[in-house]
Amino acid sequence: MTVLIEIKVPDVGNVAEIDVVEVLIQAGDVVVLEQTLATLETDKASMDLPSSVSGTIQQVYIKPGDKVSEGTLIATVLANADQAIVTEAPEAVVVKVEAPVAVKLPETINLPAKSVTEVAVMEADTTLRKAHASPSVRLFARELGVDVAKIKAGSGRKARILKEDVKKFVKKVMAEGVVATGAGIPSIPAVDFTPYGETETLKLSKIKRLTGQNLSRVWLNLPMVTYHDEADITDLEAFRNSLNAEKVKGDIKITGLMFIIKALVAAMQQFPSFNASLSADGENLILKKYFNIGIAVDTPNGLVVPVLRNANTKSINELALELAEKSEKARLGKLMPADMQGGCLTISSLGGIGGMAFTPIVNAPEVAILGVTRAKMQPVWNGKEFEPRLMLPLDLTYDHRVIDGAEGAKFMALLKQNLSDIRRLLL
Ligand code: CAO
Repeated sequence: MTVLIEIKVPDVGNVAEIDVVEVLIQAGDVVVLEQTLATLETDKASMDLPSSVSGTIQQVYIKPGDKVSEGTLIATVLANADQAIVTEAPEAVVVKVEAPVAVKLPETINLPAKSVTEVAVMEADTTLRKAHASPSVRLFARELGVDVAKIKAGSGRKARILKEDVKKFVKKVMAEGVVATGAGIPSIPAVDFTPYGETETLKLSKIKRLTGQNLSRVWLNLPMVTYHDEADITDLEAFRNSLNAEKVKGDIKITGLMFIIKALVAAMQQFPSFNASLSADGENLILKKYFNIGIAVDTPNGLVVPVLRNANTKSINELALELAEKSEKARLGKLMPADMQGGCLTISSLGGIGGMAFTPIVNAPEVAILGVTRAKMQPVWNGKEFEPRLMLPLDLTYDHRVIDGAEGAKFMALLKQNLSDIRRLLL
């Protein structure tokens, strides 16, 4: 047998006017025991009104904005008779039940232990207390992992945060997550180092700060792969030494880097996807018909990347002269923005310093970067015997959205061939 149960506002401690903030049910809804039916609020407290029975809502008597007081009828619920306390004649089947309340604030009110809503309230941290939201909304937010304090203003009365606001907040964060990848990653907490010893704080240079921001952005946005290999530059080195031997005082010396630029451009001409950028929406590949090579230059203020424009049209001597001028300007802090714009692919050479291998970060929107470390004499098997050969380590990092592994390996193979036998650059 079913019975009709009246759910009324219970005694909340001598409060004459209680505001109805939110009504979470409508006629026909199936509710379960302790499900929140409405949120009420007094000057001092916010409370959820849970259902005391399971059943179907027959009628709802309140709406948001109403003022209610103890005994006001909230709703009627059709429930199985065994759930209800029958207080009137069996014919009428009207049952009067007062709903228990989960009261939050003031904190002196004792909360019964078993209600889920109440547990959520008891666990609430200080940020939750500051937020203007009912316990049920807070519980809902907690279930979704949302910190209600982060929801700026709710759409309810007096900027109260409603369930809808939590949903909208989640949608917004999800949408932002797709566009700005990496948003919301936990930051590294500040640490007080003073207990461990003396420290000194130095302001980062503007270049370092900007480079840091850019590198972090690239790191978070690009799926990068670094491919390592080495090129035999024994013959190239002999040729370079003979060229330098011809130089007179005041001439710019030729370093291996100039040949690397030339070999790289030749490989880019055969693999156009290395001389490209992804469109911002990730839908198209923009192929470049010019060959501008950026060179990472170490300066006292940080790393800068002057660009050698139209490197395909310039001789080894012209490139050497231009790099000498631009790296000097870079170290004196005199590079103009135009000197650093328009690059197609960057070389980061640590060769003069040392190293065996490293994983340079792509200078996006470029799609690849070539790392170079110190060349070393090594025994190389020529089929009959080990031969001393000068081997140059190369590290190619590429944006895997644009370049796949096989293409990366083929590009490197061609680059190695070009460096091992620079006559190929004439072809
Ligand atoms: N293997 C062995 N020797 C090398 C070499 C290599 N791969 N690369 C350069 N060298 C030698 C040069 O031949 C030169 O030798 P000599 O003095 O006997 O002629 C010496 O090392 C110094 O070369 P260099 O660094 O002055 O000249 P470069 O053309 O090779 O490089 C530049 C120019 C501007 C790239 C370099 O000066 C520079 O700033 N490098 C640092 C780049 C950097 O910090 N990159 C950042 C990495 S993190 O992304």
